[in-house]
Amino acid sequence: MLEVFKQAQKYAGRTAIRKDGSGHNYSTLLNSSRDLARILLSGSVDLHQARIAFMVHPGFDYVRSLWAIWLAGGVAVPLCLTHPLPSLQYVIEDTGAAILLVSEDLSAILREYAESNQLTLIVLEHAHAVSDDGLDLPDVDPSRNALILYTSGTTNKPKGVVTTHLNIEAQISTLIKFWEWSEHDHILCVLPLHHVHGIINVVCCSLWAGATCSFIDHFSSEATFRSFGEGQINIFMAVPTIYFKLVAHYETLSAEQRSTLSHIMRSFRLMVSGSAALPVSVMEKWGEISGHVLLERYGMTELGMAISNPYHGERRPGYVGVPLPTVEVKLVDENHREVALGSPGEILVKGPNVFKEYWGKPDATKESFTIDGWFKTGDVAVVENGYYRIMGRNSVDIIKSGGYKISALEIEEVLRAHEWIGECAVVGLEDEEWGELVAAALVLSKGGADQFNVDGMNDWLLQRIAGYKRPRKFIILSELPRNAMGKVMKNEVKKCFL
Ligand code: MLC
Ligand code: AMP
Repeated sequence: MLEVFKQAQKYAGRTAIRKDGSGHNYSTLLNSSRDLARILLSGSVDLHQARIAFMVHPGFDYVRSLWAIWLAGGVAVPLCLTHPLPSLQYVIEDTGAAILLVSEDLSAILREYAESNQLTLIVLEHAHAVSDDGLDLPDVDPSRNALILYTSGTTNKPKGVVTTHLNIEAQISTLIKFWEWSEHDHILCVLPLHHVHGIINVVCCSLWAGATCSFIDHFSSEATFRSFGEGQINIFMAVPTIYFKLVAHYETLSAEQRSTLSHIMRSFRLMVSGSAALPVSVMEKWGEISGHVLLERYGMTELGMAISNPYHGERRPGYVGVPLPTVEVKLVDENHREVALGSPGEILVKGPNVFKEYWGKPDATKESFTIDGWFKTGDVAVVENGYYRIMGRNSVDIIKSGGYKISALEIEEVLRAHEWIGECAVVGLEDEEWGELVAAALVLSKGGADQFNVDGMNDWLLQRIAGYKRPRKFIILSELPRNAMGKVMKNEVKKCFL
């Protein structure tokens, strides 16, 4: 039996999941996951690593879908709940998922597509267990693939990051030890569940530890503070943008509300920030209102977490800490030679946490590792007084906004398909709230010059890309700044927005 389920069995009677005032214990969660696994198997003995895409609200249904896929021997492919059809279609087709598992109210977007492509659409609310039909669930070897998460890179289309059960177990167990998770913990999940931060750090870690995971459907400051106010939560993890928004909301509350909330937050055990650089200003303000020194850590879809400030000991503002136990980290120059201590270098990572491959992309997989097996993150860091400080990325074409990784090239390709646009360059502009804001410099086509308008552009884009990828600023130029080789100079493009 996979380790995750052995863990869950240990805590059978404890509350695993809470949402909207009701709870489910581990035993109910496991039984319900087994029932759903049998539905997925529909008579066969093993899904044999078939990819199952699922588009399910955070909470009990999400976890039982994930667990059912694993119990049945499948590979889980979580879909983003807010992606437009073309983005969902890309993931479904790239993974070759033939079964789609969906929450009823999210099914409309996929129904017609599923029907015309002979995909099986299982609506969770209508899926009734073939009550224990005597069939054993398969014995899944932990070296098998478990999860495919899509991440943007320096290519125009997102890549599917494949992790095995062993990878995931390594990612989880390191954090359990380092951050001292226990069954007495209770975390609130406000993050989307198609990325590693929400899936691994929040959901999988809490359920591995026998803790309780509470959910809200979608982040809002009001709902987050309301949940804190109930006095049960003792762990919180979020991206810097969320802490920024919580601070801003806190400042609108009455003195009495602020005092109650601050008092409650002081009794939390742990508050973590990650997925993007935490501005020191946000860390300080959060410290004032919550009494917590946020624990900042560094991770990546391909790795889970790699570097973390200590649970005990100094959490240094502006630094991500030290490599986690079992994770090897080194900083190298462009020839992959280790740099001298105190010099900046690209972060390379090795360890059981590191992903297996990019789905269906052997060349990209090969290129992302050195010949001696270190994963090249593309992030640049320096070690100062024993702690790592992230300095930036190798590529200007990767943007981090609200904790989401966004490929400038992907957005440019979409923009270029619009008849108003001749040429374009997408960049990330520094922003305290969002980390970076997506901005697009446009050279309009002949016809476009008379017709361009931002509302029309936004409406058109939202049918093609996720809302968080949409450029928030546009600038019209007569030509893009290029170097002597004709290459667009992105740093010059950024200056055009100043
Ligand atoms: C939304 N808005 C943006 C925006 N996203 N504006 C600028 N830039 C962006 N990126 C605007 C919307 O247009 C809207 O404006 C308003 O914000 C509210 O929209 P929303 O969709 O409701 O946004 P909100 O829920 O507030 O989103 C903010 C967020 C979300 C921070 C909750 O971005 C989020 O969940 N981020 C987490 C992503 C994540 O999990 N990353 C981890 C990747 S794993 P208006 O004007 O219409 O009101 C990883 C590895 C690791 O990185 O280390 O963890
Ligand atoms: P993703 O591919 O969405 O998993 O994003 C991973 C990227 O997020 C990393 O490669 C870093 O660029 C960035 N990142 C994660 N945590 C931090 C952090 N604490 N500080 C700065 N950047 C971070």
